[in-house]
Amino acid sequence: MSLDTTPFPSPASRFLADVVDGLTRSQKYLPCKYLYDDRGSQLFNAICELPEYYPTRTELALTERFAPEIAQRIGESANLIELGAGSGTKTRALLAHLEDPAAYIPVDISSHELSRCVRAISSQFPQLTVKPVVADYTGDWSLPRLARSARSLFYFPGSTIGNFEPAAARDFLAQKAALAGNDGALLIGVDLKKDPAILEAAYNDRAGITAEFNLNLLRRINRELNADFALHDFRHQAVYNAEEGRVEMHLISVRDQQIALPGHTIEFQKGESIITEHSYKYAIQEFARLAEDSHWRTRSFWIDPDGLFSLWYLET
Ligand code: AVI
Repeated sequence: MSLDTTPFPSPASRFLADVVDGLTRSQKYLPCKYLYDDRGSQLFNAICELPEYYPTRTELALTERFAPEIAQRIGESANLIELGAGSGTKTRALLAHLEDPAAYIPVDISSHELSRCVRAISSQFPQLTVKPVVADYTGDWSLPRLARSARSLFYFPGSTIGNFEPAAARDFLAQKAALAGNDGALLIGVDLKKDPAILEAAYNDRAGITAEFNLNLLRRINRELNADFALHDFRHQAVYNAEEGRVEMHLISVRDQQIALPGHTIEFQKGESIITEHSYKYAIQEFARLAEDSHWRTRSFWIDPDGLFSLWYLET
């Protein structure tokens, strides 16, 4: 089964077509990009603070600890191109150590997120040239004309690469290698394979925020596409599929039911699931292989002492 898991919103007609397509398959699914409406983005930010959700704080600690070494590897005067608008502490920790960065270029489909990001970064680094690009970074876009010609350093934190199917991840990274050119670099955060109990706890938090994040997708479909999902008729489930090496988020129908969408009726049997997200986890050798297959050379990688998360510095 091939799933489109790119993390971006689309116009309403596309949204309806994707929902109908996903919900009429034998294994129902909804692309995870639709999890991120305003409320979904807020819930995701709350997830990042949860005690069970180790990736954010572990990657931040790695970035803070190794930023001087990373900066040394990158060298002088790179353009830092962040895929996704990060106004977060990880980007700032990195920028604080980069030697004379040429420009910071955040790429995001949401102009709202970009303005927030530009404000946050510019207030801490008033001298830095910031050139935001409004674009779906998984699609076709080009780098802005840069005042200073400098090498491209792509930055893709958060293990968002885990939300791509493996073949899509390879194509995406290869496209970035081509865009970065001969002298390019990539700093990327990658979540690691580990005890399934840790993984399942991270996606089934006790406060129920991930469940709310997952169910919010049905609320969004009701609001934007005039559907009639009753949220209490579905429950959140996240399981680690060891064979596929991924956490799967599901919404399980708690009874036999029919859902009305414009022009369609969708039947659910009790216990039937909708897959709403895949989050692939990599072993070190697996990600090294993925990097190589997508025309990147591994220069260095760093892992936290508990072996939870990895940060990779790659060059073309
Ligand atoms: C954005 N992405 C890397 C998160 C993940 O862990 O796959 C999204 C998420 N889904 C549930 N919790 C967090």
